[in-house]
Amino acid sequence: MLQQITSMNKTIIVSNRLPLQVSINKNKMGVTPSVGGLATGMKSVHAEGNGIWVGWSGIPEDELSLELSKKVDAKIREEKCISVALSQQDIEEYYEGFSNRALWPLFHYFMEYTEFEQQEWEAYKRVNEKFVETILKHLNDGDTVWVHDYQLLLLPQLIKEKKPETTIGFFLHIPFPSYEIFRTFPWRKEILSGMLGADLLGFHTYDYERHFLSSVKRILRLDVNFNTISHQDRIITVDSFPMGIDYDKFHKAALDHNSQSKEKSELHKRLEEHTLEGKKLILSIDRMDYTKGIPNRIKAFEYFLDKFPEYKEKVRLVMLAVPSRSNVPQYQKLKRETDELVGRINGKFATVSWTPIWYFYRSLPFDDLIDLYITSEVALITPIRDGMNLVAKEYVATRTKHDGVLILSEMAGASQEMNEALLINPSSFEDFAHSLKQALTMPLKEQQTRMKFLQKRLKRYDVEKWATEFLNSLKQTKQHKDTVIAKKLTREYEQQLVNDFHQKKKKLLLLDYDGTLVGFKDNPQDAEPDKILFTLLDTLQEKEDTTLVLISGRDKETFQKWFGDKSYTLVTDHGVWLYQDKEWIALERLKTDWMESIRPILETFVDRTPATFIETKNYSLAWHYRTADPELAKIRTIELNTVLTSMVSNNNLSILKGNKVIEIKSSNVNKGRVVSRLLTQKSYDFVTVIGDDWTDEYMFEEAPEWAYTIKVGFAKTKAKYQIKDPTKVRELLEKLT
Ligand code: GDG
Repeated sequence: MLQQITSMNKTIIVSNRLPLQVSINKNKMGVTPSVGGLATGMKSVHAEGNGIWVGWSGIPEDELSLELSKKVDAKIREEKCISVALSQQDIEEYYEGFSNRALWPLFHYFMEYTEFEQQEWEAYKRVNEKFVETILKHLNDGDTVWVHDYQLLLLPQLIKEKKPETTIGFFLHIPFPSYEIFRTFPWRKEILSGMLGADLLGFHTYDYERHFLSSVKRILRLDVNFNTISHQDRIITVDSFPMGIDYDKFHKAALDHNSQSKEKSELHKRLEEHTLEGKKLILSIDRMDYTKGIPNRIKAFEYFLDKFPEYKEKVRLVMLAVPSRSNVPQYQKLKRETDELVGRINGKFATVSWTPIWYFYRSLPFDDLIDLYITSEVALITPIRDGMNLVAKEYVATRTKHDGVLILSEMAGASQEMNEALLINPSSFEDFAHSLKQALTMPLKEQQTRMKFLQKRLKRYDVEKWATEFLNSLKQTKQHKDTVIAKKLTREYEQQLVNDFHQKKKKLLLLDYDGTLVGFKDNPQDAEPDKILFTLLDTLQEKEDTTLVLISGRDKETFQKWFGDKSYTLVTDHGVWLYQDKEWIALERLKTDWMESIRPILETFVDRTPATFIETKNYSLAWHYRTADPELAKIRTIELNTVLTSMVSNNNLSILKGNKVIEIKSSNVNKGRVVSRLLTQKSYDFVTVIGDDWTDEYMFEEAPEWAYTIKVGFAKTKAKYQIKDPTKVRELLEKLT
């Protein structure tokens, strides 16, 4: 039984639907595997070792008695599949609702179709939770989980929270929209955070990847470095993997259908007759979906026949539209519109012996699909938006004589790798008409040259290769992860620190404030200490033989206001002021006349970079860009650095690049100098330094070799160990009290 299998290292595939169809007829139950692209692509991954597939069976749980439901589950398990029980209400709200009325239209740029319903969002969360519950029952240490598509965007994080060591991959099969579209989404933060639970995020194209990264930068304000994201204690990789098809399967089927020995189907004979009459077939196949541009294609075909009337009675558009999501109102509307258009245009052009459009609204068996592919001289695949589009690739794979022309919309992900097709903008009827004419008149030699190129690529990068490449990358991110967080604070080190603290008699705790004891706020003045922090610091301060020092780049006034009535030692302005025994002492005498010449420069940067501002401290000027557009800020920081570099050297100033801030201050002062001063003032047998910023590196450098040094965050550091965030710092300090 699968449940009992505990051996290591299996891959769990997760998608909304399981790759099978369950049919229940009276008392008979049947399970047939599905043949979709995803199912074939993952076949080998699924078959390997103890691999399992988790998803919905297609039957709502309330339609089955408990007994029958158990039987269905058992039957499904024989196929190495585990079903997630979903109710009718779940399907309506999570699948038809949130997935198909909010995410699907928005991600395909159909904003006018997008409905944001709170109740459906709740259902989406609820169902993602149901998935994680089922997965956890089968997940062992060392397993890999590969989550698919837009119905499960929250799942990676849900798994990561419960099982942080699991390696998780996520692949999105539909486009990821540009930031300008995505930002309208009410739950945009939750969606992004959900996805970021994965260690590797895959998209069909670089454009989708780039849009995703842009939203991560702007909405979550995370640091993105090329295609990696630093998030908490993890490095997440984002990459594009254009999905392929099972090339050999389609190619072989076509060879088989073309061979003389095979008996021709009715459909095949009808299509062939047509060709024999010297008419050419133009094929289109899609799910009946508004993203596929079906009405637009019919209208463009009308435009073509009007523009080039010589093609009347010479061509026929064979249009297969497969019923899809017919419970969603927009799909019903689309169906009506398509029916009407086909009727109107056939009525307009038909003659006794010719109807221009053959329209099928149904799904066909695989063999019929192959017949359509091999008998059509032109494939007209013109979606308005499409993540990839596998039909275009399948058409190419079946052209065993290398003839035929593919007309493909630029808006399909597939167009990025199918340059030898005739690429068109589906909104331009002119483009449509001319490309169709070009296709119908293209010399055979040219058809063959183009087709061979297309076939070569599709054969090489087929769906199995796609799945393997994704999983290999996922494996690499895991190895990468292990090296990046090599300095992650270990339990042993922490234990040693705590023990030492309790035993030693002359203890010094040097703690940075922002980013170490409290998280960052958009406005620095909002990062006030909270009650819990005060209690924690007070308790530490009251410990015998302990000197507690808060050491910060903040100005003395702010620290006076926040901590003036406390007896902690304070160091402000990066080390200019020292507060000891309730008295402020100036450690350095610094000039500030340079500010007059530097401030106007910063002001011009503020004017040209919205959402940035200057903070004037006693001895330094800081330009903050935390909430600015990250791309613009990146350009401006480079500019500012160039401008300032020439000015600072003469004034004995230095430029500090902090966390989303550039600070200009005297070179004579830094946190390290204060640390050495404190260490000479008094002797200590226990020193712990904790800080998050670049400026805290000076402290790590000056601390004695035997000191405990801890960096908050996982950027490069001289500290011995690293810790995730202020919450973790507080947990550590709690242990000292
Ligand atoms: C989503 C994304 C992305 C179609 N009619 C019949 C039939 N089909 C098969 C085709 C093809 C598949 O269905 C359709 O795949 P597409 O890729 O074209 O489109 P979506 O269903 O919208 O898929 C899309 C894809 O995910 C993969 O990531 O490419 O962009 O929207 O394989 O052959 N199969 C049979 N009878 C039919 O009547 N047997």
